[in-house]
Amino acid sequence: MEIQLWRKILSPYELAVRELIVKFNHIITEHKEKDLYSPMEQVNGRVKSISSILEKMQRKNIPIDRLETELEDIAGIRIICQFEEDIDVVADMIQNRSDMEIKSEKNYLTNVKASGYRSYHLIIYYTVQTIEGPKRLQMEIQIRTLAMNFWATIEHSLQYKYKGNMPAHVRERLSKAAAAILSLDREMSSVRHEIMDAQKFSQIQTNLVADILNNIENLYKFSNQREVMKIQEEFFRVYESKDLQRLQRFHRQLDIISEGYQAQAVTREFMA
Ligand code: 0O2
Repeated sequence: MEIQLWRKILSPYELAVRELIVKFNHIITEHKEKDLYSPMEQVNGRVKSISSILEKMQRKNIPIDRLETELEDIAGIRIICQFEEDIDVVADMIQNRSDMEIKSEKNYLTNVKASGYRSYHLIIYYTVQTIEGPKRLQMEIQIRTLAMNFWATIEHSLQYKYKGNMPAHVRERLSKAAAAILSLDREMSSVRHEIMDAQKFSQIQTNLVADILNNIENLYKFSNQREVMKIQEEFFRVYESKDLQRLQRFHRQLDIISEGYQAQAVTREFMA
């Protein structure tokens, strides 16, 4: 096939990957803005390289005219979670969306691969709009923890290096590492609530500080500058105390002062 035709085939998949990265990242942002824990930690994606497509077509005996129906992972999205429990939450979120339809799932968490690979895969249908009209595509979404991703990334590189002939001692090491990753995920899950509380605390503080500074900046334009300097100094004192409740009180008081000056910062919800 000519290179231009590859571009024509792959272009809608490029668009789909970009769109889904934006959509999933927006979910992360929405959680953060609402001081909520996000079950998604990171999102990335890729369109399979032409050489990798050709290799898979050969290996699976897929003719070019059935490429788009039989190769389900031309476009791939990877969602990385902090904890194993988050994976189901993310899968449910995808299931409940109206812009994605689940075709099938592969659960390598309950059916761990012989290699030690663990991940949860969904094949979805997703429609992009092109100048030739809507195009319904298949895409693969891989959902896994940070630890699972660490293992899979290393193992993938070694698979590439050894091209199907991985020495037994390397395979054994990877198998041991997979067991360690499993135990790491379980350990992290056991302190999940403490970690989530700590992160929530930090997110609330981040949002409060952003709001307070926004308010101070607005006050600076509308009110007496000496007074604003005093407010800023008080803010530094409150911030240094590392007392969240004090910071919340300061935030409320500042809101009242700002309202007085009709200079209250536009709330983050309006800006979103
Ligand atoms: P890439 O480079 O990530 O695109 P298969 O026959 O196993 O190649 P299939 O039947 O399409 O693939 O589905 P499967 O098994 O769910 O694999 C799809 C993708 O999952 C793979 O894509 C990998 O990204 C990942 N994966 C599956 N098994 C393993 C594994 O043992 N180790 C690692 N590191 N990743 C795995 P590609 O096309 O193989 O590669």
